[in-house]
Amino acid sequence: PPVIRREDYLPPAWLVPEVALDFRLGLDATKVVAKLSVARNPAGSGASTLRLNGDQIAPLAVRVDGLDVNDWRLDGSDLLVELNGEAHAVEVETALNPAANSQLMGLYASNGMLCTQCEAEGFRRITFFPDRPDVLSTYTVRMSGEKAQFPILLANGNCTASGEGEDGTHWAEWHDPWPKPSYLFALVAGDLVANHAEFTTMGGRKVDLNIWVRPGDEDRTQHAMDSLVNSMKWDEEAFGREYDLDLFNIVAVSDFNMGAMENKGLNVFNTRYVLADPETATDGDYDAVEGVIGHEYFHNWSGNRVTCRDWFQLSLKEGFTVLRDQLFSADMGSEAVKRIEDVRVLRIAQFPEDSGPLAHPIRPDSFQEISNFYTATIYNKGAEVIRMMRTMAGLERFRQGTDLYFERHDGEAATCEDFVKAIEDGARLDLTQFRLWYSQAGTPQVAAEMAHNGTQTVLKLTQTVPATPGQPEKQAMPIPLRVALFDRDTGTHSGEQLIVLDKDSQTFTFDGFTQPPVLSINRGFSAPVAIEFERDSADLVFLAAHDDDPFARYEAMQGLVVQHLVAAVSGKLDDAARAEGRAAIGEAYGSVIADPALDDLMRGELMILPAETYLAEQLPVSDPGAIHAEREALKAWLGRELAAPLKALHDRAVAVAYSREAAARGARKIKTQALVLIACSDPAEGARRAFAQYQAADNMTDRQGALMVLASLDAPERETALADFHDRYEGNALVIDKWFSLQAGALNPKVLEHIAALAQHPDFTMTNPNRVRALYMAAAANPKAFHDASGEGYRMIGDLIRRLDPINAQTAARFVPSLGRWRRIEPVRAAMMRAELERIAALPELSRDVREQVSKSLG
Ligand code: HT7
Ligand code: ZN
Repeated sequence: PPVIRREDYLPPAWLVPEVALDFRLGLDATKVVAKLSVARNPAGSGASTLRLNGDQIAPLAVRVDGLDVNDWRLDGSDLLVELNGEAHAVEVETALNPAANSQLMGLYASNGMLCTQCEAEGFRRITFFPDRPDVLSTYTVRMSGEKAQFPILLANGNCTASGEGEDGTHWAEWHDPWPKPSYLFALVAGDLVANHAEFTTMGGRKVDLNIWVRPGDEDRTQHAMDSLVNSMKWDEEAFGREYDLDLFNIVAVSDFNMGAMENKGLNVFNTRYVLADPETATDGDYDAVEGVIGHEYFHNWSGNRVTCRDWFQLSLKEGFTVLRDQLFSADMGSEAVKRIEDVRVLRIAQFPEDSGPLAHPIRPDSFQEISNFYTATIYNKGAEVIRMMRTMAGLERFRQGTDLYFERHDGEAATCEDFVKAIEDGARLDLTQFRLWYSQAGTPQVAAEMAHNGTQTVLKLTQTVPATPGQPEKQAMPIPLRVALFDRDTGTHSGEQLIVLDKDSQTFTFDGFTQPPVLSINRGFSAPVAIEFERDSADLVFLAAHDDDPFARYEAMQGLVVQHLVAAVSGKLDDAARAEGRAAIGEAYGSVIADPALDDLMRGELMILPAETYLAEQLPVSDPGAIHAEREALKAWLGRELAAPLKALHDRAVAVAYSREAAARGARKIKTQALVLIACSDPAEGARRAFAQYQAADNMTDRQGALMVLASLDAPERETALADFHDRYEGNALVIDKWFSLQAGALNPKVLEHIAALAQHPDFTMTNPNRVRALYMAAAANPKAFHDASGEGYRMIGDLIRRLDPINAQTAARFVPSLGRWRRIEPVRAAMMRAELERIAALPELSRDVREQVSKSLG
């Protein structure tokens, strides 16, 4: 497949100021007439050929200025029309079969309704169009269809007219006054009901808000609605951004490739990020709904009003919007807990990407298939990069920078460079060297050394940015690090400082310590880097107990466990050293469990052990079996060593009644964490408690937590609870997804057998991405299943990719990176992983999505 390069960007030869679309809707036959008013772009090449992108469609008729033309040509899937004048009306007719569209891009059918997904390049599956984000048009949409089948007809903007047709049909006309790129177009038609509310903006505009769902689901939409109202208010206060239409619609669909889509005035959501009630949604699900509702709403400015010039600039909207949704969620709940969660996601999902064969900068230089670039690097590292600018500028000046960005580029298709320049000018920062964060891939490693002499402490920092594919040499980047030095007697520090490491190696001197202080570095995770600092367990125990930065406290706990487990799997621990390491961890854990000053949400964070993928990241080549065994052994040891306090913790949490308040959520979080450790050390006691928790549960958090523990055990309660769960929630797709995930993610000795059986279950289907992810993403993330020494886990994922590719290539391609990590895995497993990739590569028919990921993973 051709490689598309950022440096080859050319402005479009033709612009499309206005579009009128007419849809005659049918589930398996939809006709589209698109009228494009096109005009030569003064900044374009002057070419007389109009190139209209298409994908899997054919032109049924082409008219120019009202006359049929026959001299159009196809170039691959694109339609080329010769135009002589400065402006023309170009009309194209196409016919679609939405029911047959299993790729879920373009116009497709889901559960009897019709909906669209156009980002990144789905619009070209509906009609021929310059399907690129720098062509902005004003859209008018007319649609008609059977009223009984499609009682609700929605598109972007406002409904301007509607009426009844003949033979039971009806129609509606929509107009969106804001020019937008084709990727933000949306249409929905179906049998839907709305939860309705109103919001008055800071400028006094009254906005109608609707959350549309299938009849019967409306009682589960209030949390989404509350989150939407909170998002609208928050964006006014935090970023001065006001909503700009009289209507904001959200529609929930059950077949969706990603989480949600920010189409102008008509967001389309995966049901997963809309529906929530205590009976069916966990606390984590509630948080995810709030975060995604916020994220899509915030795109109205960071993405829609200011959009991207080309897809290489994707992080311009996604990185910035992730930062905005992170700050929103932090303000709605606990800032400390949110920061810890976000860093955990970064380390589990982005760090491995940055150190593997698919590593790319947050502004990539090339791609074959843009869908493969909706990555943790573009989204999460992109957010971290902007967060660093915010840290360096300070909050007030950062806001001046973002105000300037929105003012300067409103209505434009902008670049990452435009964003950096606006922050540079608005916040008065020199970001010359900082721009390297946009062009260099790889997670910087920062080695720290401390020396103490008299009253002086010298901190030496050395940075290395690892080589990544296509980037063998790297330059030093500015790394802002929040640091504090603690007096070990008083347990306090005299103030935090922001230091910026911007050379390969630098020293920083601190005065006034009569004894060597304890260093707290990268507080709040001020930079997305890995710190290498050999230190005593005692210092980490000290920070875990004393650091006033909650993230640093969490980091110290993580460091304690990481240092111990990495030494253990590297064969560096004799019995005495192992006992000593465990004792330090046990002491820190005991303090966390007992600390009355901690709230339970934070206590829960401090109790989470580092993930196996994060542990593997610490080693050039790792043995997943050894990592899993050591980590499980530590869990069992902690469960034994702290049996009494863990049982007391579980008992205390069980006694807290359900509510959505932070204290009750915290109690639910530690309840299941205590249960996990109890079950590791004493399976019978774990099964007894888990089953009791399951039976007493009046909410999904407790029920799912208990079932997760039971699913990993070989106890009679396991089958009873799993059967009960399925019966209780039969027909509720999102909860049945949990049933699949829990079993596929279980640390059960028979997990591979269970997964194979689940793949044959009548509720399993390859055509629903949520169901596929529920079973197979959980399996790929489960080291016990995926890294089974037999290689069966690799085969299972390889087979899945091959079978899923023709059905849904985007979803299939998302499974490739798990196999692509083979170079960092011990040789026997690595050979089996590689063999699976080769088996996929050998297929003659492969999507561009999977082909790109597989060839890069092998290359
Ligand atoms: N901007 C949206 C991206 C998206 C998407 C991309 C490829 C294929 C399907 C998709 N659905 C949504 C989502 C977001 O980041 O807000
Ligand atoms: Zn987004």
